[in-house]
Amino acid sequence: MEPSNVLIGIVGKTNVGKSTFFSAATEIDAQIGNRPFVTIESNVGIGYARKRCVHVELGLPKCDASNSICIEGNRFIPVKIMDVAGLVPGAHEGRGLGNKFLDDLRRADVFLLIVDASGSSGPDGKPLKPGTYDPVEEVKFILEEIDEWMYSSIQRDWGKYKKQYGMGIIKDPLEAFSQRVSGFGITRKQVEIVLNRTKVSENELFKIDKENLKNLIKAMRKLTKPLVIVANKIDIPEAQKNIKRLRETFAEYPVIPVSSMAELILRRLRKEDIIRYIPGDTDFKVNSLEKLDKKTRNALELIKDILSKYKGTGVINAINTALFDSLGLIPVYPVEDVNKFTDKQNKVLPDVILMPKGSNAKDLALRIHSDIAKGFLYAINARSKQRISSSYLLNENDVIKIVSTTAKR
Ligand SMILES: Nc1nc2c(ncn2[C@@H]2O[C@H](COP(=O)(O)OP(=O)(O)O)[C@@H](O)[C@H]2O)c(=O)[nH]1
Ligand SMILES: [Mg+2]
Repeated sequence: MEPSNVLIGIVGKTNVGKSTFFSAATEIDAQIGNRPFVTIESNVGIGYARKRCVHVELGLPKCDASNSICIEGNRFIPVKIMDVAGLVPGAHEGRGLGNKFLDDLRRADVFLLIVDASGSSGPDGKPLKPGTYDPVEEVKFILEEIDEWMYSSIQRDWGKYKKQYGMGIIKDPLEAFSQRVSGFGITRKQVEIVLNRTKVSENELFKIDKENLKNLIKAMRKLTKPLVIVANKIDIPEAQKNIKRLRETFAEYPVIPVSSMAELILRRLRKEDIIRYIPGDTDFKVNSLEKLDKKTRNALELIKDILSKYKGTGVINAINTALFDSLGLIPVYPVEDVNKFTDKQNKVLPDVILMPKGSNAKDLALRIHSDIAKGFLYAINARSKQRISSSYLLNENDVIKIVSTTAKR
């Protein structure tokens, strides 16, 4: 069972560290169940969020993590992550990318917008002296680019819709518009919310001018494609003052300080057993100092400072923020035996499922299997051993047994 079907899209300018972030986030020296770690597509891999594993809280000596990984009491929950092609100003006008970008844009549920907080590369990605280019400008142009891409896709046949509406062929404008934007993963319900927010009535929808259509699309992007700003390259001193400015300018988005490079180095040294480090930790220990050359020692010293100053490299923090804050997902653990917290194969807390906040026990049953949901009788909260109904609202880290007339497997 997949923990979730969420896809995180990495967007940003060229040379800001998108691929470095992707490599760092997807590098792990463990495997889930017996599936080896493969890149799913050329630019899609598996990254991880990190949560304290429930087995610790329940006082169990260990768990048998199966759809996720448990490292010393930390659950690493896999999530698909996509390294989208780099944007340059004016990219939507067809400089280079083609429709690939639009496809990636459509598929992603949430974005990590990676920016070079150190200002050491220009708008076209050309390397510059740190502090030269302003990351605030960079975020502005990337957001504009994303909006322009959505706009240029939607306005393409806007005239046709306008005409059909004028002629009375379109009877339900809300439905017609919702269908038009469904390719972006946007639902009718979300369109309704956006129309409300932008104060556009259904009947005006196909009459609005270009400016208002742009505003509508921007509001739609904000609602349906949440975004986390990843202020990368914090290991370069010039980055520090820019973190504050980014936070002030883009108050509606979380801004996470990150050093992708530091995380990549730490994960590789961990793999070689040179250091003790758990991805997302705020510190590490060197196992064999003698094995390190001078260059690596110096790098590790710098990284140690970054970790203590920013409470980690920020890679896990960025993914956690996207999943748990922006998308509002919560981890829930389904089990069969509420006393031993095991599944049918006697595995302790094998699976963790990410559910949207506000989901109930029936929704969880549906995620596990449609048959289980069909035969849903009741559920049991394994912590309290109490019976709960289908409408019970799930909490973070709930351990739940679903009782159904239709048995699993
Ligand atoms: N100092 C520093 N350099 C980084 C960091 N992340 C990436 N880089 C460097 O930035 C350059 C561009 O990185 P890359 O991942 O290829 O960027 P992309 O074009 O956005 O995919 C490379 O030279 C990386 O080594 C970081 O966190 N700190
Ligand atoms: Mg790249």
